[in-house]
Amino acid sequence: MEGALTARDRVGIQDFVLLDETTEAAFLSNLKKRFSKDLIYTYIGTLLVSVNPYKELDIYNMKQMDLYMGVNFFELPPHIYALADNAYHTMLTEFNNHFILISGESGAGKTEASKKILQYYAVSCPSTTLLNTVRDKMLMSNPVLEAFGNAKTLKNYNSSRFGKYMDIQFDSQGDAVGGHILNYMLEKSRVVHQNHGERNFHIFYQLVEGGEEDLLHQLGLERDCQQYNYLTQGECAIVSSINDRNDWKTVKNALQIINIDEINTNHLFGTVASVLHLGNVQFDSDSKGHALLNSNNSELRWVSNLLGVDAHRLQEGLTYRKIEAQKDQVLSPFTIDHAIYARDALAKAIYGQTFTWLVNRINESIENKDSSRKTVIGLLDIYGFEVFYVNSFEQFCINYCNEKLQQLFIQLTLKAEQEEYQAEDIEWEPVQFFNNKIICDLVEEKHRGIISILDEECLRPGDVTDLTFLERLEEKMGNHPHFVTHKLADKMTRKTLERGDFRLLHYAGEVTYCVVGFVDKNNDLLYKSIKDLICQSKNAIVRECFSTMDPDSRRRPETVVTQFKSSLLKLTEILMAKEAWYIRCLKSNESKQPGQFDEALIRHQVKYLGLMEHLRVRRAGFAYRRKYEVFLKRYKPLCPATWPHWRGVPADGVEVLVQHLGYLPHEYKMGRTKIFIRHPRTLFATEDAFEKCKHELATKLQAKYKGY
Ligand code: AD9
Ligand code: MG
Repeated sequence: MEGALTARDRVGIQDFVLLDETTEAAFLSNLKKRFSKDLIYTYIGTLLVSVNPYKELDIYNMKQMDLYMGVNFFELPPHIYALADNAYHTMLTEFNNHFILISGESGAGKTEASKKILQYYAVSCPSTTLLNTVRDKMLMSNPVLEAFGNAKTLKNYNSSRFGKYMDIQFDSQGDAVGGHILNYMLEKSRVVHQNHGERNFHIFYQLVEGGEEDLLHQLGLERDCQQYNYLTQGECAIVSSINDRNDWKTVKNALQIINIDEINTNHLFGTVASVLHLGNVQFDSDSKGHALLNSNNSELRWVSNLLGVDAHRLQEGLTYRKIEAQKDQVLSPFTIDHAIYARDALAKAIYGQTFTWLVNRINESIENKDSSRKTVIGLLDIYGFEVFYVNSFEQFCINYCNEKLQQLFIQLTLKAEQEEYQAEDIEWEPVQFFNNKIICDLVEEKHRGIISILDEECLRPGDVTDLTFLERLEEKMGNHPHFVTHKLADKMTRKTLERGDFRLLHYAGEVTYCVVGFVDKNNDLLYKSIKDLICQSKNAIVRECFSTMDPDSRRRPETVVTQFKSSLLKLTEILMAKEAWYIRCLKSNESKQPGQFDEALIRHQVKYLGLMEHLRVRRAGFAYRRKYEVFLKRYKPLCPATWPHWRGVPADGVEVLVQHLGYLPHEYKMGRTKIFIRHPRTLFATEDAFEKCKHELATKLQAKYKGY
């Protein structure tokens, strides 16, 4: 009886706002129906829900881009291009700044979504040859940053291990003319350690697998990932679904396009190779337990060669600590553990600084130097919430970042929306929602939050260990409803905790963190003698990176987590000053299988992302609101009583205008300062009438001035 089925039965509903009932079951059933037809996008008003299909769909091409260009949001089936286009046109008509917040857990499809949006802007906006080169550079920044900043994890074979916020700048004609990238905390620890089943950053494997013979020879590398300690800990250097050789070619080509010249490219791969050699530097211990360089020190020679530093001083820096006693310097030998620590700290520092260098170079190449006023659309693509079997400092930072983004979403949608109705005296039945501010405070509150306690421990003189940090935490947080200690876990007969663990009840679920490494990773110290040495490197990139680190400073640098917290605060400020669009990405299954819809997994995400609450607020609320002045200024040509001038107060003018346009009473509400329109289609009809009227006015004017 296919013929009797309506489109609604066959492909579900395109906008959840139009669902008959707002239950979770109805929501999931609609999502599932659409997913089974490869319809991965659905709206909640102007918010886009996207379910990862884990297969290539033929919906991202020029034809589709053309189709969505300049078309009203709800006229075509939901698509990421529709959201991108709508943000773009709103920016052009209102001449203000926007951002697109892409969120969802690790592997949900955020990075893919952000690439589709960038492609849409790069390809579909008007262009000149000159602009095309800027756009190529913006597009090509992706493979480079992914090579250096993404890696295979158990959750995602191309997992972002850094946060990225990219402003795309447009001139008043709507041309994409430049961009700027801000990067957030790279997971540097991956350089020296990977969990089982995970890899180091892609670039290492790409270089070893794809690098040209000559290049490998110059860098002293063999074409065999198994030779490098930093590449083999996860025991999965080679992955069948990742083509490192092809990716190498893409990255090399991309580096050229973003204007990294041959000399710098050589230095860049020199630093990458130096890290691989460093990982192979081994130590023995002498009879007193002091670290000695292993007899095979060719690896150390390669490091010194590639970094352009003195081999003897490097060896000294890795095995001794210089202590300054009055005017003398005393060399204090390291144990093997210390030497390994110093070696790994150097590898992490070199890689981390090189990554920042790369972002700076990309920014130089996509920067628009013309000073005319521009508007921007910001794209935020950050590492998603993640829970592994063992979770460490990095997961703590990543999950904290996701709490902050959830808080921003709540602030801007659920909370602000309902507060606005109140402020505007619009009748409103409040919708309850879980506010994760309590968890953000638990982590970041001044003097009392986990970050403050960790920093206090890191800065405290004396015998500081990860366990003393945990003790402090338990003392101060013991009773917090979102914090569980191993003692409490036992009492609550929940999953028990090891002695060195604590558990946080995040908005997206429970995560057990193992404190091992928290103090060291937060301090992120590099021994001074090594820092001094590296500052004199003959490798221009390394020298440039480290000389800005101010080696002589006696001031203690900010801890890693405090820097991260400040950068997130700044990011929130940047975003709050812009108009927001949201994409909520859902992971369809844990095993990355095409077409598999794991209902329990999706229900969990729908819950914690607050999608049901968002739907309820949207459904009961108004899709569009504008200040009376703005609304009147734009649409006044549509009514003889308001055109060309309305002499009374703007609110009265708007009332006259909408009466003239035939708005029905349930379609809009007049607030204190704004008009609220319930459904976008009402506005679209007005917008269409406006376009027609503009055209007629222009034709009349042309006729009038013909012959002048
Ligand atoms: V993480 O927080 O960086 O670990 P993301 O960024 O959310 O994560 P990503 O975009 O990298 O996830 O997507 C993971 C994988 O899912 C991709 O490598 C693709 O294989 C797959 N994917 C995601 N979105 C799409 C899509 N729209 N079409 C096809 C997709 N495949
Ligand atoms: Mg990603």
